[in-house]
Amino acid sequence: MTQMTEPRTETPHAINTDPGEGYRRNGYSVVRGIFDRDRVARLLPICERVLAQWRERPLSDNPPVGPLANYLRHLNNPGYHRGRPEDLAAVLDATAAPEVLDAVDQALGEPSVFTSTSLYFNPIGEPLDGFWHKDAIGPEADDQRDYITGSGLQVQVALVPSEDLQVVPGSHLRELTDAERHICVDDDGANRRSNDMPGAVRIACEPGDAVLFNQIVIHRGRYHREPPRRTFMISFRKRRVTEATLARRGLDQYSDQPWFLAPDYLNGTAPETRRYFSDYTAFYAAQWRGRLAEMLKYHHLIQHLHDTGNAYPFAPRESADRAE
Ligand SMILES: O=C(O)CCC(=O)C(=O)O
Repeated sequence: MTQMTEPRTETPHAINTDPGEGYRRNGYSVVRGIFDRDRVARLLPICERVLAQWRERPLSDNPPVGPLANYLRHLNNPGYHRGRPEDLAAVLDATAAPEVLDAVDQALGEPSVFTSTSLYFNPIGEPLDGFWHKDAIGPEADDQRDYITGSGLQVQVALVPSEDLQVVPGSHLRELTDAERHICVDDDGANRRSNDMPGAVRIACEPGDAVLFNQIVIHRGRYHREPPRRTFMISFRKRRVTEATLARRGLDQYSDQPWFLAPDYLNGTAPETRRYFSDYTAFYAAQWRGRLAEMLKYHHLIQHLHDTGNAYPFAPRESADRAE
């Protein structure tokens, strides 16, 4: 059933523009104009083009492609920018813009690692209000150093005016209240799209404005067909947490970005972007190379089988036959 949001005026609007203390107190913060007009004007058509390609030929079905889809991941996948290296460079420059990295440093208060880029957009199917949640976090987040700032954060930059994100300020600092539990958890999540979340605020952004929010503040998006939503999201995790996650679980859907190994991947980017992503590449290179080495082994075997006309390697071998 379609559930539309409340009239906008009923939800108070949030204005917390302090990515330091304010972020720690509220679990989110707004940085006005983190991207200037030129950057927004450059990114918007790139995002439109990638979205159009993704609708036709997505490079992944995670998140699932379909009428309810409202975001896509890895805008910086070079497969979305074939023949347009300058577009890829623009996406990478925006992702590692000094203004973004400064705000993230202020908010988290310790070194972080880039996690991923995403694009949020309107679904073409049934319009829905999003569900209230805290992001799933692994056992590594059970660390006092993450109780206030979380283990990572999202930076959502509006490319068109947006009021699609809602948060419950301060909800990162405590357990769920009964009312929040009723909405977020109870009845198998049947109430998750409720428009009665106590204390919720809606965040109004003009193009270029950013919202930083941590993954333990209660939040949700809005997935209506109108007004248009085009929000560029960059995710970061604390370096300490990222190291622990990598050691425990290896690569995951966020960190599996082997395209950074391509020698020309950072071509055309600003020197500071190149520096930032060279460090990022060094962080994950061993894991990506390990995976690539495995794939090359099998690739070479397949090539050999093909070249020698022995295309089927599963037939019993003579020696095995004799052993039986
Ligand atoms: O902005 C949205 O639509 C929701 C974002 C969200 O839930 C998240 O990043 O965890």
